[in-house]
Amino acid sequence: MSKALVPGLPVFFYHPQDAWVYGEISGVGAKSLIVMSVDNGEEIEHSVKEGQIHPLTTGNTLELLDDMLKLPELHESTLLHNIRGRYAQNQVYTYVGPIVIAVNPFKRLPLYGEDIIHQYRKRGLENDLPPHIFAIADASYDSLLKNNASQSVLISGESGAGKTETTKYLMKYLGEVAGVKRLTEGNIQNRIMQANPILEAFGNAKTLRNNNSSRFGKFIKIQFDQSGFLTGAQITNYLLERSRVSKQAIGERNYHVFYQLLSGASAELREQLRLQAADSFHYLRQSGERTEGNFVEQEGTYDLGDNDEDESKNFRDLLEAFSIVGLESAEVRSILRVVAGILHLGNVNFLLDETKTWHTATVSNRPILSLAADLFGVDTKKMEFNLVNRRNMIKGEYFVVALDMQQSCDNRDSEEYVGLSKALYGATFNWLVDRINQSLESEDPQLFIGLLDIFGFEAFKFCINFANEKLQQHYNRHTFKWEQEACLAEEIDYTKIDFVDNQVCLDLIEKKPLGIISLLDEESNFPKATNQTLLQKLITNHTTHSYFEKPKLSQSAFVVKHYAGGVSYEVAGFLEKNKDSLADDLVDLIQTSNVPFIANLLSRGGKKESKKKTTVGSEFRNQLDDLMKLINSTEPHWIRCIKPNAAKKPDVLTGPEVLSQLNCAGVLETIRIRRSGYPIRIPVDVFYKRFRIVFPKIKVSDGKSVRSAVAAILEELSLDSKDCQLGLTKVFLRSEQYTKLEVMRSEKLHIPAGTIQRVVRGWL
Ligand code: AOV
Ligand code: MG
Repeated sequence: MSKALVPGLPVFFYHPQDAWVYGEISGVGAKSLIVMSVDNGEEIEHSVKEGQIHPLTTGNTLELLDDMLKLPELHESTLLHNIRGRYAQNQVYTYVGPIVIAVNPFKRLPLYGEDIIHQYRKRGLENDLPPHIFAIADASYDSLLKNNASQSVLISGESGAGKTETTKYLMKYLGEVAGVKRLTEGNIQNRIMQANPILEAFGNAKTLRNNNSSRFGKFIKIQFDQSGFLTGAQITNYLLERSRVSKQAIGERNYHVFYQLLSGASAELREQLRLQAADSFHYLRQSGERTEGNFVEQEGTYDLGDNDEDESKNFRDLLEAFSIVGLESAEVRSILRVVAGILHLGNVNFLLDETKTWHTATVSNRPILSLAADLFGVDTKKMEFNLVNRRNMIKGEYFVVALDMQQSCDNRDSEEYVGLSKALYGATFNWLVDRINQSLESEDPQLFIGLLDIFGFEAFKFCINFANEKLQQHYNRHTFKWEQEACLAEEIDYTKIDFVDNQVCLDLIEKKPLGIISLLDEESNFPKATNQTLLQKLITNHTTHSYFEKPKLSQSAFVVKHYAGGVSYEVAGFLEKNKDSLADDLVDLIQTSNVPFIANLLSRGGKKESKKKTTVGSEFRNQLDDLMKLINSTEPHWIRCIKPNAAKKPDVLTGPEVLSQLNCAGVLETIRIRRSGYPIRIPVDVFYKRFRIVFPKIKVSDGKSVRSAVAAILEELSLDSKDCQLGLTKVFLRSEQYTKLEVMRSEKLHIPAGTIQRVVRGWL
């Protein structure tokens, strides 16, 4: 047992259910310690191993702080204690320096009204107001004006942590404080806000983790002119989860828009689109989740509702949003035709054609097919032909190949391939984003505040984790810079701080020509490749890479050691998911539509023309490159959203889950960076008061400053500068040196180390 662990010492100890909990050592055994904690007024005894104990550092009181960087020692335990204590008092926002940690309250708090917006205006981050996301919005708006520089707010967190709600509150704040220059632009603020119900109707769905889960990532630039007036907005979207259109997990739903349309359509529209009850559509009934209205919008948030009326209201709101954003009624009609057509297409079935000798498929329910074809504005016969046949070009000549059941289903939809319904839905979503962008276009797009609402889900897990790894690098570099600045301000030498960059891990993923994405693309373009040949290639090329591992027990996976921990990727489905192309025949078919909107839907970006088809992986890498260039050109701000419990309940915080999110959010990485330097920073006067007893000869006497007395103490200790440095106002120490000092002090006093500690308070 360490000498410093004595009865009476206040500690945090690791508890499997609650993670770090506060207690006091009450007994010391040979192999473990007895720690007492108090829960609801009741004393509880725990037996704890030494490695699971973290003593409180000098001056670390149990007081809750607005900014955790002010804790003399930043450690998981002190962080969690602070967050937990604040959460219990409905203080859901806490700073770690300039970063905001936002814990989802899962209940309405009176934090977002106009009165609050105005309280935070022009106050920036240096204020006496409670921490708030509005302070970040305000600081970024102020920097935009002061420095004439664009800003970005990077909002991260797992599914259901509150990213999208946070993004909307930031938009509301910026819209409210920025104002517009001319009255004609008066409704730009409203138009920007109204993009949300559209994006959410088409891009959000109920999942097990979040009733209103965004199934795409987005970066919204809110644009301003040089005087700070709001001029427009632009949205970039990433990786919509298209597979949800045809298949959802048990207990989850399809995209909101389908239910909204079925509940809210007028009698006339129902007739035009041949709508029926939701449970008659295959795409809506397989998950077993209720298909009638399930959500009602309250203050811009989807909460559980329980009837059709709610969904009808959401549909009316969607139509209103379309109209405010400026969609023409013909455009709206066309969009709804596609949405309804997709539902009918999902009901099209195939059977084996008995007249053919080969396993050829044919459509088994032509009347349904013809409903879908009519809505898409294409010829029914042609559509049937293209679903069950494929034209192949061999040596410059076309051959028609009849497809089997599986291939025909792939053409309609299937788990791995794009298929017609997913392609049409994805294209409609992209079209909507383009159309919203047109409507919100700014004449003066120079300055912007970009809001990144990054994915909290794992559609193509590999891509999402790649994105997070990339953002983490950006964040680490900044944290390191702050550490350097903190050292500079105290005039201490910062070359002693180690910095591990995750560039090597990123190279493994993205570097050409042998990174994982490049190898994936190579295999995707090679006709005979399989997921197994892909895996072999990855192993051959990277087996010695320090961030790559071949799992011992699996023959079908590889491991990448991400910053948040190793992740095992099963290669099954990799090649299929990477292909982004719909069969050419189906693209051609849709281009024959007599509805101009639909005819143009699949020709975006002239993709069809290019010989080498783009892949999901490399397109995402390019998008991410663009995003990082953009973010790197801005001054960044961070909001880390935390989901306090998996049950989506208010007033419950589960320690281990929160800690693991702090890890993924890179907050623990901040601590690691800090700990790699000098994790403990004690103001010179506190240091002097506490440790002068160890060196009674050193005194603050005539004309001598406390700092020089402290310098003399440090001299006595003859510490290496890697272990300890004296700044202008603080002593910078490594944990081991600090513990040694505490032991020396308690030996001098002949009292347990913790007893006096509790008296030293309130000096922060
Ligand atoms: P997400 O965007 O991070 O998840 P959301 O922003 O959709 O999470 O939040 C999930 C739910 O939590 C919301 O629907 C609200 O009910 C509740 N919530 C979030 N923030 C607040 C808040 N500030 N006040 C009250 N309730 C809140 V995902 O898109 O699934 O990754 O994929
Ligand atoms: Mg979201």
